[in-house]
Parts: sequence; structure tokens; C-alpha cells
Amino acid sequence: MSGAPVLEGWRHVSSGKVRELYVPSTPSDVDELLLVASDRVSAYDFALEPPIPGKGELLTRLSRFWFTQLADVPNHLIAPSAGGTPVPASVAARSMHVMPLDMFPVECVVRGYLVGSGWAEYQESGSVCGVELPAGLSNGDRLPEPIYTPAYKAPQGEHDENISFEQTVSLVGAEVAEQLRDLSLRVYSEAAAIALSRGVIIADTKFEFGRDASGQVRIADEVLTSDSSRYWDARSGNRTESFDKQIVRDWLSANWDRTGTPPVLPESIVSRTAERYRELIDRLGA
Ligand code: Q0Q
Repeated sequence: MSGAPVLEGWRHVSSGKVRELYVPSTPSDVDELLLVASDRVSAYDFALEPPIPGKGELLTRLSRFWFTQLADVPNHLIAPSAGGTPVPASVAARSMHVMPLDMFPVECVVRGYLVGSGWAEYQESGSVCGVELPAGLSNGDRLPEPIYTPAYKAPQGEHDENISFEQTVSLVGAEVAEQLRDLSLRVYSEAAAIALSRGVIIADTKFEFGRDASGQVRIADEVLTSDSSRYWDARSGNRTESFDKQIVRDWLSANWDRTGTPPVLPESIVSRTAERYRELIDRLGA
């Protein structure tokens, strides 16, 4: 797997499956972090090979687009006018210059459609993460209204664990738990309406929030990217080949028995996935 790039003025401190986190390498007059998106794609908890050309830049453009569309929601971006450590040109298009937050240990998942693990659970219990749903729904159906199904943000490398709203209260207190729920539902609904008006369905997504030094709750991490969300083409009605990495997941399901490390993706899958990311950017006007 390609390592974290060495960036002048920045010190690499953490790697996710597809992203890198940096802090200033020298004292700075601005509290700042740099999130750099790689071209790596992950599935089934593996960072896959080869990278998808342009993925990091395209997903960063998606986050920036949604931060702009949802500008009334406090976020963690540092305005260019704020100064701080210069962002190296080599990663500028695929990085976000952000303020350090005290991140809440809650993955704020919002589901607008019945799909994936939600569909499997619904078939068993008629509910999703403890939220009762009407009978008679089919795979891929739009839910009567979006539902908030939080998860506990497990330490890196472990699986997040679905928890109830009441458990989020125990984690972050009632006031913040209600803020996270209300903000997540509002941001999903506003984004889903904007996307649908452009022929794109956002089936579900995951938000992360933190608190800044003044105590302000801010939306953080990546927002509504095709790594943190399921995007479908509303015009084709096709709810399997989505705009996100479902192409990669489907190929792996058909070509890997989930033992050992996953096979290298064929060029056709790499190019098709890159094309779908670009199609999504074009469709949204991001
Ligand atoms: C923060 N991450 C993600 C990550 C490893 C990215 C911590 N504004 C913030 C953010 C954000 N966003 C974070 N911490 C403090 N303030 C983001 C999961 C992890 C590599 C890249 N982890």
C-alpha cells in the first residue's frame, strides 16, 4: 500500500484506510490539521490495490461541494483567509485544512432507504437498529421518513457497534445527543433533496461531529462522499450499480471468497469506478 506522502510543513500522525492525518511540523499561530484523501479504495475492511486514479480529488470535491451547499451548518473547515501552515500544492486538491475538534465517539448514520445491512435486519425483525418500520417494504425502498441509527465509533481497526439513541445520551449527554441526531437528520434531508433535484439518490450516509474550543458543535470528517454514503442514479432506477464503490464490492463478492487478502482489482473495474465517481461529480455539479 502506498505510504503517506511527506509534506513540507506537516507531520504525518495517523492513517485511515484511505486517508492521512497531519499536524503542523512547526509551531503555528493557527490550530490546524490537514486531512489528505488518497486514491485508495477500501472494501470489507481492506485497502485494495490498485488505487483509483483521481478518487481522492473527486471525493474531496464532493465534501467541499456539500460543505458549501450546507453552509448554515457549522463545520470544521479553516477559511483560506485564516492563514496557518501552507497546504502543499501537491495535495491541495485532495486535502482539507481543518480545525482540531474534540470528536464525539458517535457515527451519526442516517438511512433514507432500506438497503444493505438495514434490509437484512428488516427481513429478520421488521426493524432497523431498533427502529420499527412498516410491514411490506422491499429491498431498496424509500423509507417513510429518514431514520437516525447511530453507532459507537470503535477504535481504529475495530468494527463500529450500532447503539440506541439512549446510549448516545450516555456517551455525550442529552443536549449533545439531541443536537447530533437533529443535525444529522436535517443535513441528510437537505442534501438528499438537493441531490434528488439533480437526479441522484442519497440512500444513506454517516456523519461525524466534534466540539471546538469554544464548545460549538461542528460537522467534521468527510461529508456525504461516496465513501461515507450510498449514491444511486435516480434516472436509471438501478439501485445496485451505484455511484460509489458498489462496483468494487460486487466484483470482490464474485471473485474473492473473503479468505486471505483480496485480489488486485482488474483495470476494467478500476476505470469503471473512476468513471462513476466522475459521473457523480458531473451530475451533482460539484
Ligand atoms: C479526525 N479523523 C479521521 C481520519 C485517520 C482521517 C480524527 N476536525 C477534526 C478531525 C476531522 N475530520 C479529526 N480530529 C480532530 N479534529 C478525523 C477519521 C483518521 C486519517 C485521516 N480522525
